[in-house]
Amino acid sequence: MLASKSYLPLVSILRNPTHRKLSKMPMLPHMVKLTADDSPGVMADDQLKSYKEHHKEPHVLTTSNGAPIYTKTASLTAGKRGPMLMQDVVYMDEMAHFDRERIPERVVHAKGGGAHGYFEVTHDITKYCKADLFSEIGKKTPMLARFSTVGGESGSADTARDPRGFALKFYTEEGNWDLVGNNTPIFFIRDAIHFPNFIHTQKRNPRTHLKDRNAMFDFWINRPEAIHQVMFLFSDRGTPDGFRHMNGYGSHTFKMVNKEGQPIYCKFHFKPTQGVKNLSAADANRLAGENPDYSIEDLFNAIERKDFPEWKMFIQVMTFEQAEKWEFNPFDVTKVWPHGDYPLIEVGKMVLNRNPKNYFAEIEQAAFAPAHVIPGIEFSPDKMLQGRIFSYTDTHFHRLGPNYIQLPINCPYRSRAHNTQRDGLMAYESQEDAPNYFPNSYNGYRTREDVKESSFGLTGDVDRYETGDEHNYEQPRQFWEKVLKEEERDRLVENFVDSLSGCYEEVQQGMIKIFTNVHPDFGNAVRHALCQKKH
Ligand code: HDD
Repeated sequence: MLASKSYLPLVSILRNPTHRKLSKMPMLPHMVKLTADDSPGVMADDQLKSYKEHHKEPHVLTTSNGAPIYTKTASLTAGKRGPMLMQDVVYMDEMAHFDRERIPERVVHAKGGGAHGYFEVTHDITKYCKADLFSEIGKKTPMLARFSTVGGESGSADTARDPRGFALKFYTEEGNWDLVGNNTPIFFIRDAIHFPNFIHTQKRNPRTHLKDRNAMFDFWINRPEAIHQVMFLFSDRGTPDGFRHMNGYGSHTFKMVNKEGQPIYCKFHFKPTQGVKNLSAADANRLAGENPDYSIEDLFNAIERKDFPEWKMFIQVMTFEQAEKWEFNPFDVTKVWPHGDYPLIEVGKMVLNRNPKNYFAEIEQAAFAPAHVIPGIEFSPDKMLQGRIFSYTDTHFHRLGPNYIQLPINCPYRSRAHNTQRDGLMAYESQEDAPNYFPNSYNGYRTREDVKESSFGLTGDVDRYETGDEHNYEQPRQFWEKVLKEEERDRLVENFVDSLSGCYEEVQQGMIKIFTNVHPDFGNAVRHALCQKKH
């Protein structure tokens, strides 16, 4: 019987070869479709009414073991005034589950929204990359996107001045590929060992439980490599207008490998067809109070009214020889690759056309990891990327459990996992009785020659290399001089001054020193405006 719409049967249906052969699978949850819902959309505010319209007959209420119940409006008591009875299994069932409804929120990127959609190849890049999803023009791959703010808790305002997470999961026929990026092409630090400390300065002061702007700027004073990203953050781009009007970036340098085994370094870019739009600082602040869920609502409603957001995907490529010669470290995530030297190459488009039916199951439990790569996409030596390869799966084990990847939203349903992993909390995947060890003599598994990772040479002494002082100011200077227009520079200064004016004198001075290193005009403008604010 394949008619169930619950999530649990999904994996077994897809993993059962007989069922996979069935061309018509009306029972599949919407998660695995490429197309939009054909039902008319429902604006967020009308969701309950719409449910009623489409469900003329309510279901009989049951316990979680499926038994119909008499009532859920009165607990079982001895006499009218109580006490309650231990045998009130209706109450127990309800309360015990409720007590466990929350899982740990993400330690960063806790607040976010997302949607399903597809990626379609529009241009051939097979000369660079053999990855399944890029194999032919017109090929569509189902995908999931989650957008987020970084520092705030899951109830915080969507319009905060903060980078936006841009996390993508591509369900390819050769496994799930996660590209876990931001709306900025760069990042604050270039060595992952700083990440927990950097994030602490974005979180609450452990004594006061308040956000601490002195801590935030103090970290940036002590790590001047942050200035490039800090300038992005305090520019107009620091408050995007919802999730639909911002760029996305893989941020790091990755490696692509083609069918011949030739590798090339690359970066990923996404540009919204609906255009880039940012909120003014005043509007962002106002919306934080009036509608803290502004971006989630905007994305949800746009998809429901079939105004599907779309991004074009581009890559930049750099050969190994170019990487050797480039004036900067090409694996430094605080740097961009100039588009003039490394032009954008169009690849395809990503379209988000379906809202999750259950936010918790499909977005909250979505687990993205830079470690989830597929043949044709490999890592560069970027030490930040290397640090992230460990952190994400580690955090998922903590947040969702050792079998997070068996959840329908995370499972590689188009390729199926065949491995020797078994058991652990909430395991239900049987792997069709296959042996739980390898190598074995019983047709358990075979390997594939053509998916061997590319080999590469390494030199260098094992050491702890400080990276605080590597070309911190050249690109920020270009950003100030060439990228920003005059009025954008003014707003950048204003945004810094608003934040810094409440800081200690030494913190203000420390930041002014950094701004001056970027450009004397920048340092002077902030110094002058801070002075004026004081008097
Ligand atoms: Fe991270 C979540 C993006 C540096 C450790 N990160 C997280 C998410 C995004 C990013 C989009 C949310 C994914 C989702 O929607 O579930 N992070 C980035 C980018 C970075 C970056 C673009 C730099 C270029 N992150 C970074 C470093 C580390 C982490 C250096 C640690 C070594 N990030 C995490 C994490 C999170 C995470 C602790 C928290 C929740 C989660 O993973 O699922 O593992």
